Amino acid sequence: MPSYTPMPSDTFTFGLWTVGNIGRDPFGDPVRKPINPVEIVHLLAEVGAWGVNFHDNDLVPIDASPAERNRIVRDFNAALRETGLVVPMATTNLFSDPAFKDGAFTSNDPQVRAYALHKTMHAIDLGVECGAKTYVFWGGREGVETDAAKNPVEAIKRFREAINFLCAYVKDQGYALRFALEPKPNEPRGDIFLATVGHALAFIATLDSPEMVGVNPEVAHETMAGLNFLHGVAQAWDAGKLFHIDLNDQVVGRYDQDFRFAAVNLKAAFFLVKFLEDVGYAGPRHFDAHAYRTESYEGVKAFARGCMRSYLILKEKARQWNADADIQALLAEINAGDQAPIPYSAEAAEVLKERDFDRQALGIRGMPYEQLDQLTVELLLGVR
Ligand code: GCO
Ligand code: MN
Ligand code: MN
Repeated sequence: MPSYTPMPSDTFTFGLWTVGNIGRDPFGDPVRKPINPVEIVHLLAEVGAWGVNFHDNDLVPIDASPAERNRIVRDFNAALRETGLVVPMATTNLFSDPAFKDGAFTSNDPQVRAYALHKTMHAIDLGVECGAKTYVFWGGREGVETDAAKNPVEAIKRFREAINFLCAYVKDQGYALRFALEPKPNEPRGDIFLATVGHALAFIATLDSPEMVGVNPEVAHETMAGLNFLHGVAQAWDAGKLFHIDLNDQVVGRYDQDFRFAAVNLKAAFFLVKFLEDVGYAGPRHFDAHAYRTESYEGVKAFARGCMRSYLILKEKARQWNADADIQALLAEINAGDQAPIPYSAEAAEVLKERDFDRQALGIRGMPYEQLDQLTVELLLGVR
């Protein structure tokens, strides 16, 4: 029986803001005492994570002096060296400060837009200094409560100008850094621009340096939009744009819950893990999730261990699914026949137009998806 012990090769990461979350919500005050970045690094090392990610201000307070900043970064990097943890991803907090109440890159105030670029360039420098290879853009405040406030075409143009500016900055600095856009449909804004993976992929194609920019899909965000997360991830993968992924869980139709990975939609989590493992996704597996507000730091550790353990269990289940003779026999039956696409030629088109089809026979053929799904459920329930 596998031990389900996380290894560095599993590329499991958490944000400083995830296990460091103190349990504040719109209705309630914090329930856990803050722990500092060095303590968080040690907590993550204890539970077996490979890496830690951060927003600029998770690490360095927004009003820290340059001397304080350097001391904090020195201590943090020392903790990384001591524990062996790495920083694969960094990002900017462009949502907490009141300056960003109407967005950052899409704010109607040009001073705020300029400040957002200034803050992001400093945050990129910080991320690179700590080793980050991917830089995430989650536009939490890039949106509206009323469409009277902003012209959405203008907002997308501003977003594009900002990403183009920052891509050029990264190139100029010679940083080996790629960008990943993280879509979300709403919360904290009434509506957020670039709402889904599909919106983000279409936007990337319009950038000056599209090759530098991919997506960071999050389970909760596509689920909030009522979408099939796996399909968004698959399309990003197909486009060569799956640069990063935020794993957590979410009940459809609720607030942004950020639950422990696989805590809600077990079958969806299974097919997601199976997909990432089958295609050989090599990026970080980042748990952007929070422990329940009811927990002490012992509960936070149980939460973090649970995310990783569930991933590893589902990975083992995926291996079993791929090796299951009954499942494979059904798949062979489903995918029988010549699967090669018909390459276009004028002749091939003529031949196809002339071909006789037995439409009724095509309609009569049953697909054994009920059996296949039931076998999947039984495998997940542990009776196979
Ligand atoms: C959220 C988002 C954030 C981002 C983070 C890093 O809904 O709050 O998922 O947690 O992932 O800001 O980009
Ligand atoms: Mn989220
Ligand atoms: Mn996220």
